Amino acid sequence: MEAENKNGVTRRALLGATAGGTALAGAFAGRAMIGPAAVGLGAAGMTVAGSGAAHAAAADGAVAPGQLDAYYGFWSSGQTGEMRILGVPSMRELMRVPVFNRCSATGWGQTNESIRIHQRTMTEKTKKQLAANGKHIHDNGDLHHVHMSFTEGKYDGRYLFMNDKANTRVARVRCDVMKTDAILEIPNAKGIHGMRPQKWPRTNYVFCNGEDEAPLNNDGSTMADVSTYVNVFTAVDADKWDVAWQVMVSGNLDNCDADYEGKWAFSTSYNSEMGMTLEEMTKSEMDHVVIFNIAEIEKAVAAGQFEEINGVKVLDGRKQAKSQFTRYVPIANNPHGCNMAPDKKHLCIGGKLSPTVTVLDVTKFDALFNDNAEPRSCVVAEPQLGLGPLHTAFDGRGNAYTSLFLDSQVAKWNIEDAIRTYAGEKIDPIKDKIDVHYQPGHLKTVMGETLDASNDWLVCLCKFSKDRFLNVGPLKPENDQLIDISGDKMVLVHDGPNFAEPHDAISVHPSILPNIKSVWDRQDPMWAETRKQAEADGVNLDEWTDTVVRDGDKVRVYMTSVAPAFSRESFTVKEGDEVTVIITNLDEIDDLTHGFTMGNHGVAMEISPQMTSSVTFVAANPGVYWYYCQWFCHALHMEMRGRMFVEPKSA
Ligand code: K7E
Ligand code: CUA
Ligand code: CA
Repeated sequence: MEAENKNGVTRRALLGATAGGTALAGAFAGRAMIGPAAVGLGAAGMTVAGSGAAHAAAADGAVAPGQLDAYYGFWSSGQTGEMRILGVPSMRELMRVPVFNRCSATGWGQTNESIRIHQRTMTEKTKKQLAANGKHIHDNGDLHHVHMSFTEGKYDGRYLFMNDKANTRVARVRCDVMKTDAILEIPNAKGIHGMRPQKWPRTNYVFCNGEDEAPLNNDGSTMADVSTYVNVFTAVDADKWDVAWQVMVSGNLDNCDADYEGKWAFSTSYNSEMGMTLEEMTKSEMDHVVIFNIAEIEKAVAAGQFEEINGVKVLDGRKQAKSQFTRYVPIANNPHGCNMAPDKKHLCIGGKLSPTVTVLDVTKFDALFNDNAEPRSCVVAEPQLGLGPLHTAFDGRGNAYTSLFLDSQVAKWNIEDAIRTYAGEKIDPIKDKIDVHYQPGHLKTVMGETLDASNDWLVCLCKFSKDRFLNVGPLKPENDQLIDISGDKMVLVHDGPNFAEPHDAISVHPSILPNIKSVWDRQDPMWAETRKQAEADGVNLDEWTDTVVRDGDKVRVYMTSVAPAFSRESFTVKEGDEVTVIITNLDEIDDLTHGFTMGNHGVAMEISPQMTSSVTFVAANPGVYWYYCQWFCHALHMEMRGRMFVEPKSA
C-alpha cells in the first residue's frame, strides 16, 4: 500500500469507487436535485441563487450510494458533548468529533495530546475539583451551539466554535483536520449557553453568554444574598484563545448573536427578574434583550477602565451602572432565540412564552446609545406566529422560519410583510406553516446565518420523536427533520433519528472547506510537545522507531506502525511503572487509520495516517498483556498486536 501511495493513488481510487479527485465536481454536476448548489457556485462567488425545478426533481433528499452530499452539516450533540458531521440532504452521519466528551474509539480525553488541550486553560478551582475526585479533566459537556468562523459575513472554513453549558467552556475545532484544537474554561461566568462568532470584519471575538447567576466572588461568603449575583457576557479572542473582556449585565443571558457590521452583539435574557425559582423567573410581563456596544467596550478596555477579576478585564454593564456598554430593550416574555437575519438589518427574538417574534432594526441601535431613544424604538415588527416561538432561520428571499415548540410547527413568514403589518397595513406576514414531529428547538437553513443564505433546505431539530420510529425503550431518539423550502409550500422530506441531543446545526457548502486533509502533516502542532519529549529522548519520530526509554519509574515506549504491524512486537516494564506509549503511524495512504488498545488497562487511541498519538497509564499488575490495533486496517489486522510484559516488582 505504501508503494501505491508513492504513485499518488488514493485508497478510494484503489477500491474502485468514483475517483476521489473528481468526486466533488461530480457531485455538483451530477446532482440535478441540488439546483441552487449547481448554480453560481464558482470557487469565488457564493451567491446561492433561488431554487429551480431541478431541485424539486429530487425533493426527497435522497443521495444515492457513492454520491456525495451537497452540504456539510455540523451538528451539536447537547449532553453527549461531541460535534457531529452529517451530510445534507441525506442526513447521513459522516463523523463524530469528540470535544468535551471522552471518546472510547479515538482516546479523546485520554491521550496526552487531548489532555493537554483540556488542561491548558483550566482554572485552579477546576483543578482542585478534579483532583478531589481523582480525575484529570471534565469528560462530559453540554454542547448546544456550533458555528463557523466568519470573514466579512461569510463562513471562511477556518474554525468551528462550540459551547459547553455544563462546565462553562468553549471549544474550537480546526476545520483542516476536524479535531478539537483548543478548549477554554471561562472564569467568572457560569454555564456558557448562547455562543456566536463575530461576523464582521472577521471572527476576532467569539461571544459567550453566561446563563447562571452567581456571586462574582463565588467563595461562599454571600451565597444567600441574591443581590450579589451577576451574569457575565464574555468576548473570547478567537485567535489567541483567551478572554478579551467581560461585561457584567442585569438579568441572565440565554442566546446571542452578532450583527454584520461588527458593531453590536446581542443576548436574550429570560430572567430579568433575577429570580431563583420558576415562579420568580416568569413573573414579569417583559424581559429584555441586551445590546452590547463593541466600540464603547473596546474603548473602555483600552483606557484601563476595567476591574481585573480572576485575571480577566471586567466592565460593569448593568442597568444601574448607566454605562455606554449596554442597552436593554424590553421583550415579552422569557424570550429565547436570538437570530440576526442575513439582510444585515433585522434581529429576530423568539418570544417563547409570548406567541410573537420581536424584530429589532439594528440600524436604530445607534440612537439608543447616542440619543437615549426610547428602548423599544428599534422594534419594527412583532408578528404573532403561534405558540412557543424559539428560534428563527432565514432564506435568501427575505423569509424567516420560526420553530413553534408548543404548536410543533414551523412558521414561514416574510420579514418585510411583518414590518408593514406592524406599521398598520392589513397583510398576513405568515406564508406557510408545516407540522413537525415533535416540539422543534433550533432550525437552520443552508448557510442561513451568513450572507450566502440559501433557498433549498431547512433542517428542523425536533426534541421529541415519540411514535416516529420503532420503539427503542423509554429513552427515545431526537428527530432531525429535513424540509424542502424551495417552493412556496414547505415539504417535509426526511426524518433523521439522532442521539441526545442536537440543539443547533449549520449547513455549509463544501467549497468553503477545500482544504480538509486526508493525511496529517507529520509536524502538526497537535503533538508538538510529544515531539519535544521524543527529541529529548534522542528519538526521531519521522523514522521507524522502536526505542524504549526508562526514566526512573517512568517508561516511554516509542513505536511506529505500518499496516499490519507495530514496530515492536513486545516491550517490558516493571509493576508500578508509569508507561507512556508514543506511536507514529507511518502509513501515508488515506483512510489507513490504526489504533492502539492495551488490553485490560482501559487504554485505546486513534492513530490516523501520519499522526502521532501518545497515552500514559500505570502498569499495576504483573503479567502478560496484549496490545492490538483496534481500527480494521489490513487483511492481517487481527495479527497487528504485541505483548506488554509487566515484571513483578521483586524481579
Ligand atoms: Cu434553544 Cu441551548 Cu440554542 Cu437548545 S437552545 S433548542
Ligand atoms: Cu492497524 Cu488494524
Ligand atoms: Ca422572565
